[in-house]
Order: sequence, then structure tokens, then C-alpha cells
Amino acid sequence: AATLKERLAELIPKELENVKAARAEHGKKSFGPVLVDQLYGGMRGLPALIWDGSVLDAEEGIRFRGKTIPEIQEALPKAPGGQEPLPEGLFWLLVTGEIPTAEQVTELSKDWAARAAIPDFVEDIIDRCPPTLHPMSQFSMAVTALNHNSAFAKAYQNGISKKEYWGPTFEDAMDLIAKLPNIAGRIFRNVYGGGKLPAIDPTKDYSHNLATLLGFDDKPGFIELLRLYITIHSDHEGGNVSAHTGKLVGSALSDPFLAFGASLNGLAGPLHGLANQEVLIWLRKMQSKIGENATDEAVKEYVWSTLKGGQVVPGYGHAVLRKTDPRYTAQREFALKHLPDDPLFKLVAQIYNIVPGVLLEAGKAKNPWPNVDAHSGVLLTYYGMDQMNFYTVLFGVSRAFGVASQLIWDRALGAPLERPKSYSTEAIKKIFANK
Ligand code: NMX
Ligand code: MLT
Repeated sequence: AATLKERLAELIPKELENVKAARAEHGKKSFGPVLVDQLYGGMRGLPALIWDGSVLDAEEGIRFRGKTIPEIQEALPKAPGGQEPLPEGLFWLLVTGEIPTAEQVTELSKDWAARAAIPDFVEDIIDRCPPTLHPMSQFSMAVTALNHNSAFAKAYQNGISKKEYWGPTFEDAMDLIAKLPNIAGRIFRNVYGGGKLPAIDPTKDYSHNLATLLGFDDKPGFIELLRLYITIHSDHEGGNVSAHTGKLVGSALSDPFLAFGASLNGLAGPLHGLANQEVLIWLRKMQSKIGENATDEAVKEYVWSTLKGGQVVPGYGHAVLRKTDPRYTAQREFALKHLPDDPLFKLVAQIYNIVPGVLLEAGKAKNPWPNVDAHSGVLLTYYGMDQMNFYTVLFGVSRAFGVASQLIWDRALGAPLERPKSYSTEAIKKIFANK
């Protein structure tokens, strides 16, 4: 059977033709009116990027290469005895658009295990961080430092031809993903304790190894949760802050380590990936203020007090989605299967019945429904991971799958330097004075 890289090499020439034809036929057509508001409004809704790996529909949510979350849960290979998809399979799907065989997924697990070691100096960088430095800052520093051994950066210095860019980018992308469990595990143990980092087991899948390095492999439910978690957090089309940052930085031909380091810095913002930490902090504050088993009325009042304090309700709202995030639903189903009676899960379910009504009544948020971050922390807490400010690191491990696959394709298709045009307000006033 073909390896991932061999299959990719077959796909790239066809896709180059496909893009060429689409541009020849449609390239000169105007693409909707761009409103001045969109220049000021965070480019919301602006058609501006191409990425085939996943597409987000406002009502239905994410599809990975055309497949919904329930469809990939069904179609992707599982671990022996497992029920959740292996993220290795999702990566194969993102890269090729094809569902891999169980054998191809096993080979990918082995390949990543073989690439997992991190250089001594990167270990030193992590070990020297004060435990008070946020895990996401440590994560981004370590990933950036991996650029020391970048195959792409080296090949570029040696004068590689443009047509060959994707090959060393692929190697860097594979190394990047493979090394994340060692980085995440080391940060976790340095910050929260837990002793010496165990070795990667080349016979185990990626999520199992990550659970081992974090010190949670005695809980089979946690390993299954990681498989689901990494699969569903991997990609959310091309425009979200972390995916877009990776693409933008990669467009300068910064290697995948530099590009993904930048993605992580975006993911670390509270309106993006840090929201999973913020949700748990908010829930705990709520419990300390109104007690556990609070009434709907008391919860409602607490939600209002958050809004009146000029803060957002973390885990709710979305820049694109206008319905409940199917990633929230997938995690809710996991909870119903594995922890139906957990008190914190019950609180999350209670909040789901209250927050949308309050946000609608407040009348500002365009989407009152929960996003992915409203549910993940509760599942991690159930298995004993209550170190909330580590949660976004797990989001980051997963987001590498999407950003890495996008970087491979950007280099394969010769994506140009990103450089949109900015205007001054003075210019806007002049241009539109008589229109
Ligand atoms: N709580 C309170 N106010 C909100 C919320 C919320 N959950 N969501 C939106 N709004 C406000 C928003 O702050 C804005 O107010 P203002 O006009 O004063 O600036 C107004 O409603 C309109 O915002 P939208 O157009 O609905 O949302 P936008 O596309 O600008 O932002 C988010 C999207 C996700 C940043 C926003 O909904 C939010 O801040 N949510 C809470 C944080 C969160 O959960 N982020 C995680 C998103 C998923 N992820 O992992 O990245
Ligand atoms: C994501 O997964 O990136 C978030 O839901 C944010 C987004 O899509 O804008």
C-alpha cells in the first residue's frame, strides 16, 4: 500500500491542474461586494482564502473533506477495542481527501512515534521556564525552537526549487505533529508535577502515547477522550485565527515550526482557544458564588452579572456558526455515554438551557449557542485533569493537524505571499465622499 507521502505525490499534479482550471474559468469574475464595514469589522464573512481540508457551514458546522463529525466517527479506523476515531486517520483524510485503511493508520502511528524525540536544547528551554509562565507560552517557544532542525529551512538555504517545496514541508509537518506529545508532556509535568517523562511506546497510537506522557494512561476513558478531542479540534476551515495565522506566516516561507508557533500564539487568546480554560474558570467562580446545585434563576442571574460586568460568556457565540457547534454535541454525546451523572456535566447541561436565552435577550451576540470550548474542560476534569490553564495546549496539539496539512498543500500549490491592502480612514472618506 502507498504511504501518505507517496499518495500525496500522486495527488499534487492533479490538484495543480484543478486549481489552474478554476482560476482560468472564474479568476476575473467579481466576488460579491466588499463592504466598507468588512474592512473595519475583522473581515467577517469576506471570501478571502482557499482551503480544501475543511469547510464550515453556519448552520450545520464543520465538515472535514466533505464529511460531518458523525460520518468521520463512523468511517475512520479505531484502536483495537476503541470506539472513537484515531486522529492519525483524520490527518490522512485532511491531507488526501481519502479514508485510510487501518494498516495505513498504524503505519502513521509508528512513523510519528519514531519521530517523537525532541532535541536536548528544546528540553532545556522548557525546563528553564518558570512554572508560572503560561503553558501556552512555553508551548509556542518550544515549537518555534524546533525550527533549528527544519528540513524546509535547510533545503531553502541549499537552493531548493519552488516545485520541490512540499517535500521538506511534509517532513517538517510530520516531525511537528510527532514531537508535540513530548513537548506537551514535559510542560505538564514541569508545571504540575508528576515525575519523569516516560518514553514513547512505538506500538501505541498517538493519543495513547500523549495520555501516557501526561500521566493519564491508567484511564482508558481518557485515552478515548483524547482520540475524539484531537480529531474534532484539528481544523475549522481556513479563516479562524490559528489556521489563518499559520497560513499567513507560512506564506512568507517561514517553515512549519515558525508558522505553527505563530498559530499557537493566536490560539492562546481568550476569544479563541483559551476560551476552554476560561469556561472552567467561569464555572468554578459561578459555583463558589451561588453554590453547587444552584437553581435556574440563580444561574440566570449569574450570567446576567457576567454580561453587566462587560465580560463575555466564555464558550458561547461564534464568528461563523449560527447554531450549536456539532463539536459541542459530539462531546455532549461522549459525556452522556461515559459520565452521565457527573455534577459538572449536569451544570454544563443546565447552562445550555439558560445562556442562549439570556444572550438573545441581551441582543448583541449574533450566535447565542455554545461552541466547542463550552464542553471540553468538563470532560477533562472528569478524568482528573483539572489543571485548567493546560487545556489550550491540548487544543494546540490538535490544531497542528489542520495547520500542518494546510501548510503542505500551500507549498504544493505554490500559494503566494499573503499581503492584503489596508486603507486609512481618510482614504475611505475620500473614496466614498460622493457615492
Ligand atoms: N458573551 C457576551 N457577549 C458576546 C458573546 C458572548 N459569548 N458573543 C458575542 N458577544 C458580543 C460581542 O462581544 C460583540 O459585542 P460588541 O458589539 O460590544 O463588540 C457582539 O456580541 C457581536 O459579536 P458577534 O458578531 O456575535 O461575535 P464575533 O464574531 O465578533 O465574535 C466570538 C465571536 C467567538 C469571539 C464571541 O462570540 C465571543 O467572544 N465568545 C466568547 C468567547 C469564546 O467562547 N470564544 C471561543 C470561540 C471558539 N474557539 O475556540 O475559538
Ligand atoms: C476554531 O475552532 O478555530 C474556533 O471555533 C474559531 C473559529 O472557527 O473562528
